[in-house]
Amino acid sequence: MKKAQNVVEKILSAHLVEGDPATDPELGIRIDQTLTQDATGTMAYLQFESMDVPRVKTDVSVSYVDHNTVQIGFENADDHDFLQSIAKKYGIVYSKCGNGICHQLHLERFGKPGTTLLGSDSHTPTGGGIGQMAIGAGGIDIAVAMAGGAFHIPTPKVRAIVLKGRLRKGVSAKDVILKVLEKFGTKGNVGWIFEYTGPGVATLDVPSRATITNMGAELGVTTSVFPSDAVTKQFLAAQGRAKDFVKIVADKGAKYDDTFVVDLSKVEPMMAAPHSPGNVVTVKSRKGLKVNQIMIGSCTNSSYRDIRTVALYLKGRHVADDVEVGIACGSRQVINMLAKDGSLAILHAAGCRMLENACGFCIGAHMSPRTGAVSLRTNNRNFEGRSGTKSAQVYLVSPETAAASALTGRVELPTKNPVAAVPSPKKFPVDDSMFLYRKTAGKGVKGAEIVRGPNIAPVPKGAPLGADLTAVAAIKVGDKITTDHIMPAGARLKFRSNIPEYAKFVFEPCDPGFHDKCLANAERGFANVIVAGESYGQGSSREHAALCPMYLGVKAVIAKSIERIHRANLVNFGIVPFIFENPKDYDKAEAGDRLELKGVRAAVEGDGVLDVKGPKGTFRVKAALSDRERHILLCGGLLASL
Ligand code: MIC
Ligand code: SF4
Repeated sequence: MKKAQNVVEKILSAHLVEGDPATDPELGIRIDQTLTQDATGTMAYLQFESMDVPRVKTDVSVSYVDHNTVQIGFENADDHDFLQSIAKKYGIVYSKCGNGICHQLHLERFGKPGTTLLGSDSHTPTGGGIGQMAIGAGGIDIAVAMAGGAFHIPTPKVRAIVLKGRLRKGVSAKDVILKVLEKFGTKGNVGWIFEYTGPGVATLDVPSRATITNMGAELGVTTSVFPSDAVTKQFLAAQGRAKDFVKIVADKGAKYDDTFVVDLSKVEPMMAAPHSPGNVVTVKSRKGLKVNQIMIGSCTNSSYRDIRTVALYLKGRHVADDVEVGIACGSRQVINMLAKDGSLAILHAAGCRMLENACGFCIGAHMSPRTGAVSLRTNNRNFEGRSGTKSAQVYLVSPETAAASALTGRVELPTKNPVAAVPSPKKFPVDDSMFLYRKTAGKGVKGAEIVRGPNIAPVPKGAPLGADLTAVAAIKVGDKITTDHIMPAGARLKFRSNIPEYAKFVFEPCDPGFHDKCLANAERGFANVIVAGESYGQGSSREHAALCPMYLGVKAVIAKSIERIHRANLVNFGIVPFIFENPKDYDKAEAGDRLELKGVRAAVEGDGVLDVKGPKGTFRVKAALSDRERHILLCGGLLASL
C-alpha cells in the first residue's frame, strides 16, 4: 500500500531530483516557477547573464518591480530599464512598476497549487496560501533555477499546525500567525516546514492563508503551506484560472514530525512589540497606548479583503487628528475593486494617505515616522530602524487593529465594534496589461538589446579558498542580527545594482566604520571574519548581505547559529559559515582580534572542523557542509564554481 503523505511530502516527492529524504540531509528539487523583485533581481539577472543560457527554462519566470519605486535620482529607473530589457531577451514576464507587490500579484495571477516557486525574496512563501511549495532564496539561486538547475533545501521536518474552530469577529489571519510566532519565535526553526491542516483551514479564505504563510518567513522556516482545497478552487476560478486548480490535501493517516494545535475561536488580537516579529503580546496588554502613525499594506496584508475591511471600520468616520495613516494596496486589481465598491472614497474621506501599490513604507522607503513615534503597521517586520527612523517603536498588527486604532489615535481592540466579514469575491476584475512579454515567455526575443545605465555594475567573483587564513575579526555582533543590520535598505536601497557603492554601508547600523576597516585589513594582507551570536542573518533574503562582505574580503562567519537563507547566501559567495562548537567560546573572540584559521581549506575539504587560534586561546568551530557546498566554497563561490 502507498504510504500516506502529507502535503509537503506530496509536492516534494513530485519534484525531487537529488537526495533521499529518508537518509540525506539535503535535497535537490526541480523548480517550476521563479519570481524576482527589482531590489534583488538586478543581481540575479546579472548572474543569470553570466551563465550564458539563451532563455529561461522554467514553466514561468516573472520579474516584478515593487521595491525601488521612489525614483529620486536616476538609479531606480536605470534598474527598471535593465530588468525590462533582460525580461524581453530571456523570456521572462515583466511586471511593470505600478502593477503591485510581487507576492500579492504572483498569488493572483501565476501561482499554482502543487508546483514549486523559488523567489529572490524571503516572503515568497506567500504562495503557500494556495498550496504551492514557495521558497525564498538568494538571487543567484534563482538564476540557477532559471537556467534549469535544482534548488537545495535541508531535508525538512514537517510540523502540522492544526487549526480548529473559527475566528471571532475582529480577529484575523495576522493574529493567527502572531500566535504561531509567539509559540515558536524567530529562531531555532531552520529546516522546518509548517503545514496548516485541520478543520479550521476551511474557514480561512486564500488572502488569510497567504498572510499566514507570508509571515511564516519570520519564523525562519523553509516555507509554510496550506492544502489546496475547495476554497483554493473558488479563488482560482474567481481569478479566471480554474484550469490551474489541482486538489492537494494530506492523506488520511499522514505523519508529521510535530503537531501544534491552534483553536481559532480562542485567538485574541495580537501584536508584535518592538523590535522583533517574535516579540508577541496581546493587543489588550497595550490598549490605550498613544499612536502617532498607522501604516496599512505590504505583502502581508494588502489584499482586497484586508483593505476593504479597513474601509468598513472607517466608513463615515475620520482618523484621529494626531495620527497619520498611510495605505498601500497590493495590486492594481485590489485598487480597481476598492474604486468600484466605494472603499477608496471612504478611505480618502477618512483622511488616509493613499500610497503607491508597492513595498514603500515596509522597507523604509516612504513615510518614515517622526522621532520616537509609535507606529502600528500591518507588515511583517519591525526590526529596529527598518522604518527609516531608528528611534521609532513599531508594532505589527492586523488590519482590523490598525483601523480601530486609527479612529482614536490609541491602541484599540478591534473586537469591540467589529465589522462584517468581507465575502470572497465571485469574480476578480482581471487586467494583465502591465505584465509585459507574456507572449514571448519562455522563448525570449532574439536580438533584444540589454539596457545598462551607469548604476548597473558587474558582479564581483570570489577567489578560491586559500590553505590557511590569517584574519582579523572585523566586527563582533550579538544575537538575532538581521540582514537589515548587515546590509541596510531604505535610503541605501538604490545601490543594490552597484556592489562597490553598496558595500560602503555594510553593517552601517552597527559599525559605520566596518567598510574602511575591512579594506584596511585586506590591504595589510589579512582576511576579514565576522563573529556573531545566535540566529545570525535573520529576515530578508538579500544576498547582498553576503556578496558585499565578500567584496570587502570577508572569508568566514563564526556564529552560534545561522539562519537558512543567509547561510546559503554565504556559501554562494565563498564565505565559510562556521558555528562555534561550544557556544561559550563566543567570549574568546573580540572585535579586532587576530585569528589564525590554519588549515581552513583542508577543513572545508574534510569534516568542516577547525581549531581557530586567537589572543584568548584556541577554540573549535565547525561547518556542516554537503559535498555541493564544499565544492562551491573551495572555488570561492557559486559563480566561480560553474
Ligand atoms: C524585505 O522584506 O526585507 C525585502 C526587502 O523584501 C527582502 C528582499 C530585499 O532585501 O530586497 C526580503 O524579504 O527578502
Ligand atoms: Fe516588500 Fe515589505 Fe513584502 Fe519585503 S516584506 S516584499 S519590502 S512589502
